[in-house]
Amino acid sequence: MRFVDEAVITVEAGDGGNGVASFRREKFVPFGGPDGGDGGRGGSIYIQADDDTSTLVDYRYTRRFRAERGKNGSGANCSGRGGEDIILKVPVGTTIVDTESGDIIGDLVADGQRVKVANGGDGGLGNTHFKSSTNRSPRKCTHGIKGEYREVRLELKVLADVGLLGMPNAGKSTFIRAVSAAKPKVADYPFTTMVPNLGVVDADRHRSFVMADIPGLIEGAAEGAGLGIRFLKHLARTRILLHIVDVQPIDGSDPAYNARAILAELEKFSPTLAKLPIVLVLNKLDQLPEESRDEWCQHILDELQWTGPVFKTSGLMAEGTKEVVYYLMDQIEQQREREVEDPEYAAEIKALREQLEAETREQTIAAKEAYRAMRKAQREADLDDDEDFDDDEDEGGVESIYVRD
Ligand SMILES: Nc1nc2c(ncn2[C@@H]2O[C@H](COP(=O)(O)OP(=O)(O)OP(=O)(O)O)[C@@H](O)[C@H]2O)c(=O)[nH]1
Ligand SMILES: [Mg+2]
Repeated sequence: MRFVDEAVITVEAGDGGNGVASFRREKFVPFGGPDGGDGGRGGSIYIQADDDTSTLVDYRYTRRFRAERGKNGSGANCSGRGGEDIILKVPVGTTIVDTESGDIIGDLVADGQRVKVANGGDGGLGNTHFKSSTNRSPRKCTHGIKGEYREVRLELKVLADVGLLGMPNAGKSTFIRAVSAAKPKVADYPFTTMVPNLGVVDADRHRSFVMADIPGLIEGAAEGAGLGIRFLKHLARTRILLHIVDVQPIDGSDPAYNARAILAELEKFSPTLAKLPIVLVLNKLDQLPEESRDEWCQHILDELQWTGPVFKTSGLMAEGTKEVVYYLMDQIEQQREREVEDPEYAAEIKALREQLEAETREQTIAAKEAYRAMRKAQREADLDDDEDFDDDEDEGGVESIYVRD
């Protein structure tokens, strides 16, 4: 299944059916009076969050949705049937934006939540409505109202409490496999993970949180290196970032240098995102001889001048991972509780989230435009003689294909 986190669609609600002018005709009843029914209402279009949907890929194939028109009214006071509504299912975490105004129409954060994106037109009135003491046989009736039409952008950001951050190959996917039932692919080459994966982490029986594994980040990502920064937006809705650092990278690179590069990319992408609490995880400890572990870890921390929380783990052996899980769970619970008890804090968090949304949206659009410009320049260089080259629909970078197991 392809993972797609953005799509633009048009939604057109059904027009209302027309009202009609009709008169009662019955044997032995002269001047039967008006009996024209109203038109039916046009179908509306709703977008609804659905737990069983995990990608917006369907909206890359079908982009236009038109709801049914209401039927016209008819004689004998019969109203026309209303048009069927359309309900479009999207993953939880989808934001719906009006492309013309840029307004957010809805933000679907829970299964079953829905918003109406195009309102069906009201049916027209039949001539019965126009009967009065001075006009007992009105010929007037009205047309149905046109259904609403809009172009909307669907933007999916996964919903998770904790987001994994780190270089390719640092062991992010291995970590999420160790602490949850999620089974993203693990391999000894960079960019194994091409799409976000979510895992539910159980701290104990009734305490759990969601962790998101996203593709690795490298130096220069903000300028498009590797898979770029387009996946960083998936960290925008998390509470805590878990920065996984390989203590002994296979390419011989320096762990502290790598960690700094990641933090710098994060800051470039969104200063607000970089302000989220970050927990450092020094991973692949099993790669180091036992007697030199502490010293080497301390060296990395000194280099980084790290003063925040830090854990030492081996994701592969599931060593030290439980401690990380408990720590995260406590932090998350404290935040959740404080949000409920302290309105000031809740307001602060809300403002922070809004800022994050705005920054990540802006950045993602900018990154997409830069990517487009780069492709255009490449094409012009390659295809000087082919002016008609079609500027095909761009997906803003990698085309991600994945198979769920
Ligand atoms: N020795 C050791 N190897 C590990 C550990 N964690 C992960 N690995 C190995 O490191 C390689 C990369 O692991 P992944 O979990 O795929 O790394 P990732 O960070 O998800 O990488 P990308 O998806 O490419 O960004 C694999 O060969 C893993 O088996 C660890 O704690 N110890
Ligand atoms: Mg991975």
